[in-house]
Amino acid sequence: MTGRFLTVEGIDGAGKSSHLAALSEAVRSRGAEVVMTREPGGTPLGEKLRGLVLHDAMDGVTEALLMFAARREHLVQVIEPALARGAWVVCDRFSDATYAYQCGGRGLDRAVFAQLEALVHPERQPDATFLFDLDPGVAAARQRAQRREPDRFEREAEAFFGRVRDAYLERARTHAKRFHVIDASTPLEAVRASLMAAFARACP
Ligand code: Z5A
Repeated sequence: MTGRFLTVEGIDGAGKSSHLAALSEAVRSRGAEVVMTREPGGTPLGEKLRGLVLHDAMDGVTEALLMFAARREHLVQVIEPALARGAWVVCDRFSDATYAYQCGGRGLDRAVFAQLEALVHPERQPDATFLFDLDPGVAAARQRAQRREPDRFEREAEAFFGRVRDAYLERARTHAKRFHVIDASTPLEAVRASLMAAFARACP
């Protein structure tokens, strides 16, 4: 069996984490091995870097470099070996998140992003990306209901998430073949059904 690389994306609170288990189960039901992982993170070093980028103040370019450093380890240690043995990788965020958050949110030059992407994964892109799209105001209200200590990104203003959302949608337009935009404003079961329909279209 050939491995496939699936990613889920969206602004903070859009609801992607709520559907990761169901997506993995849909893959598993086809008889494939599933590797569920996340970014930043996914390796011991990547998880240490995650702690830094989520909690320590830093320059925007430093932030982008750390995201890509964690990603390189993740690709070399986890993603590529899994795909090579025929497993399916379901990853909570990948480089589209850097495009959305660091370019869209923080203003990182898109040409710098393209250079880093070419260095870190010149030939690897997800086979399919499921983008949970939601108005930042609605997402913020959902996050507030969780009542946990917010990280550096979660403390950003609604306008930041508006720019992140726009950058995601821009990326979805320029990579229309692999992106599947899910309307995340509907009730949980309806979002799940849209995701499953998109999965069936992406991986017939
Ligand atoms: N980041 C970056 O800047 N650059 C990069 O390259 C990468 C990441 C890779 C951590 O990501 C941060 O890293 C992220 C971007 C940055 N920061 N932010 N903000 P993360 O993915 O680990 O963290 P997250 O985005 O904060 O994920 P999350 O907290 O798990 O949110 P979510 O997955 O979008 O939502 P959720 O937990 O599934 O749902 C949120 C709440 O809404 C929860 O109470 C649900 O029960 C509820 N919910 C979900 N769906 C619905 C529906 N349909 N209706 C009503 N309520 C719902």
